[in-house]
Amino acid sequence: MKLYYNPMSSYSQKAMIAFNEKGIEYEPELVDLMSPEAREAYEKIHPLGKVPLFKPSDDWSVPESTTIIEYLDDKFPDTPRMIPAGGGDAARQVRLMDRMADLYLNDPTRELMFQKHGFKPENENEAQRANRYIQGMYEHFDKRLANQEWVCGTFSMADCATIPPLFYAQMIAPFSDRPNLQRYWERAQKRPSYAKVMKEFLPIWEGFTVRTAAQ
Ligand SMILES: N[C@@H](CCC(=O)N[C@@H](CS)C(=O)NCC(=O)O)C(=O)O
Repeated sequence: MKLYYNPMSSYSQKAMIAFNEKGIEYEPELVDLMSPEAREAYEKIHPLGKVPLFKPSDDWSVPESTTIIEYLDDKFPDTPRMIPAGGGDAARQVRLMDRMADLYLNDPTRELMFQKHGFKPENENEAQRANRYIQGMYEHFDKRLANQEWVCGTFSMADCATIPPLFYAQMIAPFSDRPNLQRYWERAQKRPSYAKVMKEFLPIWEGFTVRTAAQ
């Protein structure tokens, strides 16, 4: 069981704390995020180039710190749980605080740290980095949607999260060359739940673009 990580990475540390709390051993694989060669090699394992990444076996990858911790809770049921069992309010509070800490503490802190110390992986600017993530996600979605209609099989929260940004993404970074993703987007627009959202949104968006074009 390998954990791709970097000791300076706060998200790697998040996963490592959970491994330690649970007493689960892993084989550490240090990824040098500052070396272009190491990053290039790592992107063959994980196209988004993000650490941590857990590989419980050669044919199975678990990216994303939260998902790694959920995986550990699930697969090692005799270790201390990081998310209270049984769902309900207690589990939801933990998931909420995890999301809040990631989105509104960890990410902004890292952004300011990058600015203060001038860390920029491969000297990317923000737009280049955003584009790399978007293209990495397109690649992932296109593969995932080759054999299924929705992101995780049946319609789920994953689709609630994926569909809205695709509206803006299609203009900023067109994906018509990704046939499965393109078909997904067409299918999504026909889904009554999204069509209802669009009915309110589209006239506002059209008014907004007319106004900004006139400025
Ligand atoms: N949402 C991810 C965030 C992981 C993340 O951003 N890791 C940083 C290090 S703390 C990273 O890999 N940065 C390299 C990059 O963005 O290219 C998670 O929870 O695992």
